[in-house]
Amino acid sequence: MNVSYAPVPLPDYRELPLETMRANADAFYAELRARHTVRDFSSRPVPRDVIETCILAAGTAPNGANHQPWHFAVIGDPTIKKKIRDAAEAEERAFYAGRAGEEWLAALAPLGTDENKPFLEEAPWLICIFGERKSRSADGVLRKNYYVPESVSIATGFLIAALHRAGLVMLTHTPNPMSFLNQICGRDPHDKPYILMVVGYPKDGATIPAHALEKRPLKDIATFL
Ligand code: IYR
Repeated sequence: MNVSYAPVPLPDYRELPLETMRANADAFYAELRARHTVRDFSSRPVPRDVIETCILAAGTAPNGANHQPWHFAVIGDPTIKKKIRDAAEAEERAFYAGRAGEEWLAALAPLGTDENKPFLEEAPWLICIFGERKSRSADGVLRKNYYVPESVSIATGFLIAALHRAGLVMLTHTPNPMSFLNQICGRDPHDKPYILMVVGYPKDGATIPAHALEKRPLKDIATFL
């Protein structure tokens, strides 16, 4: 069935006085600046409902044709986490033993990463984010999706901001090639796993690489024409 254009008045928008606009922009920047990617996770549990709400926030992201071409497979089961860790570490061993190449390994040196991924078992939740090349409309018709990588990336950004706002920490992990995740998560082979997100509380004494605190200044990341 074809759906035709049905305009509704813009809901929810409220214009802010300029002062409030500046204050809110400043506050949001300060909040995002205080997010740090973590690799040392506590095993303390995080309630499932918080994860559900953060995924709902991710699902509001702008995307191709509003097909919402994403799927979040959320893993809390220790047996499945172990399977994922074993498969991920097998890929990472190959990566660090040479597949990466010298230039890539040199770029990673300041991050201190290696093939050991204990956080895949220690963190309370893993969220595997899939892009769906095809998916069904509300009335069950299988359709091609558009701008899948862009849509999934934007939704992932929303998810990261939501988790941070909720007081959780995360890691965007990419143990490529990741097709083992289709099998473990029971997803269609055509779906593409983009990110394996690790979510929880930081371990006591967690550290981050000093390198991660270096952010490029505005003049380097933006031009105004
Ligand atoms: N996936 C590997 C390697 C890795 C690659 C990049 I680019 C990073 O920013 C961090 C790690 C790993 O997780 O160790």
